[in-house]
Amino acid sequence: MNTMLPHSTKNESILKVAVLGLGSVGKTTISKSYSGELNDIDQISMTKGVDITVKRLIHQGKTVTLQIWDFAGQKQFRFMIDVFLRGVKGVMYVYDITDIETLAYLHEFVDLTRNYLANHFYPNVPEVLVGNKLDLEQVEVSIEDIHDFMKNYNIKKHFLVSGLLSGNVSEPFEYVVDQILNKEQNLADELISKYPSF
Ligand SMILES: Nc1nc2c(ncn2[C@@H]2O[C@H](COP(=O)(O)OP(=O)(O)O)[C@@H](O)[C@H]2O)c(=O)[nH]1
Ligand SMILES: [Mg+2]
Repeated sequence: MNTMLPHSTKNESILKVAVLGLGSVGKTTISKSYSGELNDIDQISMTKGVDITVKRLIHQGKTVTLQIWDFAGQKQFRFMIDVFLRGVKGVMYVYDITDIETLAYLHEFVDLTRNYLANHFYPNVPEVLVGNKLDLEQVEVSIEDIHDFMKNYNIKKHFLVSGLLSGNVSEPFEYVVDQILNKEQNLADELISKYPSF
């Protein structure tokens, strides 16, 4: 596996975003749908380990190459979490709105991720919560469940999407990119104000 850290230049940002959640919530479908690779849905088999999807976009006038790392939910792959999270700039936690267990279980991924980020000194990595399968009718997750989760984990933003119908899939990714670029700009401004002659 290629574990090289993404590099960015002044005009182009290469941003690694991690997508986490239990198996079958639709992580791969959302990622491929956003990148435009969801041509043949039958081709998506259960992700083994990690799937990497690349999407290029222009955001805030900057060329962004988004590397979307989609982590298999299965327990036997948890040992890969370090490689998976190395160099990550944004995180997306995904659950399935038709299966309350997928939200109930998400805390494990939040804990794993935040432990890694804290232990490796990654400050204020933008996070977003995504409920997938909006096209289905047998919804099990209530607004209260979502609010409770966001409150407990201090997650500020939530989106409902359908990876299968491609409805709204770009919104959570664009939100994360926006947050990352704002954070980088703020850091740059702070440096310039501290070291004006730099
Ligand atoms: N109805 C519906 N099914 C979905 C949606 N997203 C994914 N699926 C289906 O859910 C299953 C698991 O999706 P997948 O992307 O492999 O999940 P992953 O294990 O989280 O990567 C597949 O059969 C998908 O077709 C969605 O938005 N709506
Ligand atoms: Mg997958």
